[in-house]
Amino acid sequence: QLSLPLSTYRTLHHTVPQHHVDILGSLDTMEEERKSRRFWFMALIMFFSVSCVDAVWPMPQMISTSMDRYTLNPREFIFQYSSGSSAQSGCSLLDSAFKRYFPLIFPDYRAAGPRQPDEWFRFPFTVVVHVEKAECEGYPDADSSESYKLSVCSGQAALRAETVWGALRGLESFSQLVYQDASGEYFVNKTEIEDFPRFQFRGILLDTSRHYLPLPAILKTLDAMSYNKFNVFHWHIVDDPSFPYQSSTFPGLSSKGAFHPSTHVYTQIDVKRVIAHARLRGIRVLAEFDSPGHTQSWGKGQPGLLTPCYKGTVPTGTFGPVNPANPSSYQFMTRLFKEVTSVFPDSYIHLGGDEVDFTCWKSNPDVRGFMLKMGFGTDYTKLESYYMENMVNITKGLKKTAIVWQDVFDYHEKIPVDTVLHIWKGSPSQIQQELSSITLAGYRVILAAPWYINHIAYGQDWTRYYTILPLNFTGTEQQKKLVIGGEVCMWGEYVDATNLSPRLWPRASAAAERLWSDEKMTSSVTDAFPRLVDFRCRLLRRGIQAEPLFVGHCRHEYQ
Ligand code: CP6
Repeated sequence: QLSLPLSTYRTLHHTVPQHHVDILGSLDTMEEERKSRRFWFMALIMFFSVSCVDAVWPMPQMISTSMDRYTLNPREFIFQYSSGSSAQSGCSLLDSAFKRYFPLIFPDYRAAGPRQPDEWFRFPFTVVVHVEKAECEGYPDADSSESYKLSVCSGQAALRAETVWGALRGLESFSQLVYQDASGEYFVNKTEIEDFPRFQFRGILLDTSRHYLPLPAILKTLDAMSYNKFNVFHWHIVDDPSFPYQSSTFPGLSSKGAFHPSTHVYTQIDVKRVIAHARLRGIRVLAEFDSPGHTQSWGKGQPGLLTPCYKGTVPTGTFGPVNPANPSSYQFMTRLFKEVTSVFPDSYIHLGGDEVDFTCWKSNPDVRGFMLKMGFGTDYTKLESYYMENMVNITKGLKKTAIVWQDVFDYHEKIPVDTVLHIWKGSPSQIQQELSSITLAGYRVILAAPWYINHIAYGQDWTRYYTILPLNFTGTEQQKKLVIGGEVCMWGEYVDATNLSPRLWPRASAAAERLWSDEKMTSSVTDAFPRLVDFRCRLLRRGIQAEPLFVGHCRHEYQ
């Protein structure tokens, strides 16, 4: 029996000369593209020779695949709970996952269709699932284990996980091990996988304020996220341009602040559908209600909330950030966040706190008076800090952990130490510096700045997202543990439902592997390329409009 560990194939890839790797990093001119054509041809050859071996994206922590392969017959294929599993039939989360994964494993199988010639051979196969702690009705949260072990042998795959969330990740990996030959027959190779995420927080931000994203676009993104083992949907739901969240406490916010009061809003039912859809895929929904800046749309439905701007002694009729000098601002925020934290079950809530422009605050006599009274002098960062401190205390009172953008740390270090800082800006060296100083102060941190997926460039820009080294900063082991993960941001100025999917996929998949997989096992873009090409075809096959990485074709293409 021939069992080749992955490392055998790695050495194969390493025969690619190093200078080709450099070309890959800077494919911006046509000239360089021509030079690299020979390399891509080589990469393609290698892809076809080992495609079944490196099949899982993102790369598992440990995978060993044999050349032994088994035929799968969809009519003889079942999922089952092991007798000792604490989750059993009736665990709605896994029962529905089994239903979902069947057509993902057998894409063109139709139960009612004519029998295939291979019917004679039968090939029964069972995926036996064992879960230690059943939490079928719960929600995934920050400390949920996602580890799993998968062992594929003749006639059976054994999937073991601590939690249902780990079982979901294992089902995804199993589904990616199954492939078809040219005649359409299904196969899986003898395989052993032991897997767990490198980072606990692997998010995607969607911005539904710059453009409204219809519910199907959000749900489809959640589907694609689960194929990539992303586990946090950061819903940047409101911002300056529009307020699409339909609040039950303050209905005016969306009736006046949304692009349209009924067609461009997320009702309470819509929000519940998103949360339920995400839960079934092991994805947390992290809601962001960004303030005190980025709140222009809030002002329409909540008069008195924003700061009136002045020119000299006269109000200009325009408004700035939330008025931090007015006690009623905090009363409003308390009521809004009371609602929001009961609607969104996750134990984290995102408070924003980024890009506060002080111009309007400076112009307003009431705010200036408040500054004097509080002894802030002319330091408006103190006022911003005062506001954010109040917001963090409001969320503390609601038993939630706050996440804030890095600005809040930059201006002010007196926030509770369980607050999570979210890095969104800076050059690579500034980001390293920020990581060092935030973790030195003992705060946990999420890295978003290197993965602005809304920024596009000609050529293979996925390699930029792939080659990020999140822990490449000066700090102790303890400091590095405080980097809880990363996030792909899709800021929405130029994105709506028409271009969301191809702009996200498969470029976000590059970040998915960086956040899930072992850094040493996934350090080469030349190794990753053929695997990502393969995975992108799988996404297409599953109905995700993912853009091409380079010249080529998929066996099954959607129009
Ligand atoms: N919207 C909000 C944005 C940005 C931020 N907050 C942003 C601005 C510039 C860049 C990236 C993001 N569009 N509400 C900052 C977190 Cl480069």
